[in-house]
Amino acid sequence: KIDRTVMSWLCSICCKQKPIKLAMIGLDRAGKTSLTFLLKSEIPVFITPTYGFTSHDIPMKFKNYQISIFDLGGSATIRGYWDMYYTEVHGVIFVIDASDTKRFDEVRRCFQSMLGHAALRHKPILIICNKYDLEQCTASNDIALQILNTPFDNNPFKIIKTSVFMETDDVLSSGLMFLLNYIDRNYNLMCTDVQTKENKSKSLQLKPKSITLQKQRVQLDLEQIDDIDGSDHESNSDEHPATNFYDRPLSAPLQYIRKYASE
Ligand SMILES: Nc1nc2c(ncn2[C@@H]2O[C@H](COP(=O)(O)OP(=O)(O)OP(=O)(O)O)[C@@H](O)[C@H]2O)c(=O)[nH]1
Ligand SMILES: [Mg+2]
Repeated sequence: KIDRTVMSWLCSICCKQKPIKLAMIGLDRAGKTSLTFLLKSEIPVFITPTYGFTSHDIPMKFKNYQISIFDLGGSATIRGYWDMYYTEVHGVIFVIDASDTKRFDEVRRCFQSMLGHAALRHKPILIICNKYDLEQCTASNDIALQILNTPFDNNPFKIIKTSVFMETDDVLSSGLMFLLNYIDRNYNLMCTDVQTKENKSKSLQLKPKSITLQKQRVQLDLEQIDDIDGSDHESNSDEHPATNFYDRPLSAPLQYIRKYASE
């Protein structure tokens, strides 16, 4: 009987899956949510802009880990909340719309501000140049020169190019494996770091931010009302014929952020 108890105790320790958390970030419309669905082996249909964040479990088997991705909204008002996640994630997936050259300056600013964040030091970054099916896309080595022209001394990184509409699943998987293998090799070191910072941020940083969330929500709603007359964010509604401004779940993701922030 003792043997069985000891065995089940050992099993509960050994079989417990360890979490690997990744943040998916990048400008709005870069394709983050679509790529997250591909990583879940689901076909992205009726994707709507992300207001706040959604958490996705990735059903792949990788050693004894449970992998999840925080898919964060990329619109300007939400970008200020990205750093709330930097402390607890083990790695970042940074998505760039390789066809949208007009926004490369904006991408560069976002990327550099992300790199400068102390909570991301030494964490691996997968850079995805997405929308490779589009004619006007820029080659990934040009993007590396134009956008990512920054010293990466503190972060191991890999750049890949993908398209949600072409066969790039292998490339996407190899990019994900780069992150996972690096995190696995450094897990103990990284987890101590993640947990220490997590506790610190819960007690110090999250409370003041959670107070401003309600204001942000109101601001977002006002913007969306303005958007009815034709915002650029909604201008691709032709691509989502079954969804429109009214049936999108507007408030849910930000409520999740509020809940998350107060935990
Ligand atoms: N042509 C092309 N379109 C894509 C690709 N990936 C995504 N899209 C389209 O780009 C639009 C935005 O995709 P999303 O996945 O919602 O982008 P997002 O980065 O999650 O945007 P936010 O949630 O607003 O931050 C959608 O219309 C997608 O169908 C791609 O590889 N090629
Ligand atoms: Mg999204």
